[in-house]
Amino acid sequence: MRPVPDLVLGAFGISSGALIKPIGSGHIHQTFQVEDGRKFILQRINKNVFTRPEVIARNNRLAAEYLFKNHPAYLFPTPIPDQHGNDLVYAEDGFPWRLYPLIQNTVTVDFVTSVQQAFEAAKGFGLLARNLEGINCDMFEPTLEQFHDLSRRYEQFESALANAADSILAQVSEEIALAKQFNFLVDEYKRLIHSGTLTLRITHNDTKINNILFDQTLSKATCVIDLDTLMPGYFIYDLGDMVRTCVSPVSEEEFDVSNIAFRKEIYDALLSGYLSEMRPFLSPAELAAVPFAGKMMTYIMALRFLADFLRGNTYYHISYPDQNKVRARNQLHLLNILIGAV
Ligand code: ADP
Ligand code: GN1
Ligand code: MG
Repeated sequence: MRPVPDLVLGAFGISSGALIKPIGSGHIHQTFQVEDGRKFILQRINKNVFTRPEVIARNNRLAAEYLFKNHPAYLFPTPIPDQHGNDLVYAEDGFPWRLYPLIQNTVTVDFVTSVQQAFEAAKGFGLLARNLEGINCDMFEPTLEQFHDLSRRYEQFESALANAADSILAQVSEEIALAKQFNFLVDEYKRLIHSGTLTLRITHNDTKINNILFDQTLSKATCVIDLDTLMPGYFIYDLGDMVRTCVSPVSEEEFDVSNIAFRKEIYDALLSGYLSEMRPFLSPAELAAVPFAGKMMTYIMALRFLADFLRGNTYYHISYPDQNKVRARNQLHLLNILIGAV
């Protein structure tokens, strides 16, 4: 079967003989590289997750206009509209699709292999935040409500626990116990948020390492991608997700937890890279929150993966039944290491 509906190809003016192949390791959308003489990235948006895809399109347009006006040299990927000027094309099954220019001579990685890569990736995400300083956050709507609200994520975990069958609970009893043990981070999160010391900015909110394109030598970050969650947030979300996905030599998919480790030199490089762009904009209280960032985001992902396992794997793409359990165990292990290290 053709992976992309003909209606979608036609609407974007892509020839029917185009070469289409899946690309990337994202957990949410379906992404394809398309070649018909030209090269594109074509994505089916997961509307079960993003129930209001027009909000993504509108937020991205607001950011693109601001960046074009204030930082015209900045590379910010914007969708190619269809023949009628729409960013989104809806297929017969109701799923929206969008098309991007493929940014040539770039690669993504799932784990960082050098200090320079960590520095460059963090600088790349920092530059996006820096260039968006001054934009009016009130114009943006959340594409996903309370996305990185740790207290809400803990409540969702508790409700997944309450609704799971005993047979499922038994499979992850160790992970559940560990997840509960780290609950003090929720109190720390609440204190921080209620202190009012964090500035609400437009943040990327999905700064995992494979959401930045590197040049082919892996020495420079070319541009950030995966802009579905570009919306109001706190800098700890962006810095934290970088820490979560970069400090260990293995990714969140690693099964063997003995391979998970804290690489201090990578952690330091992430902080230097991000702060090389953002330090002038962060208050002393925000700088004091830096060590909390990685712990908070690692905990949130442990809770989300575990809750998804308990609910029967309805959110993240999985390719084997225990994948969310493996991811949760991985993140809990990393969190334990981070708590001792930072
Ligand atoms: P997901 O939300 O599923 O993670 P992404 O937007 O991150 O989807 O895209 C998946 C993958 O497709 C990326 O990791 C990257 O390899 C590739 N990709 C996405 N957009 C582009 C682009 N504009 N140019 C080149 N490659 C891209
Ligand atoms: C999802 O789409 P992708 O794979 O970049 C998720 C992130 C998680 C990440 C964990 C919309 O990101 O929040 O951090 O998986 N995106 C959404 O790998 O839920
Ligand atoms: Mg992605």
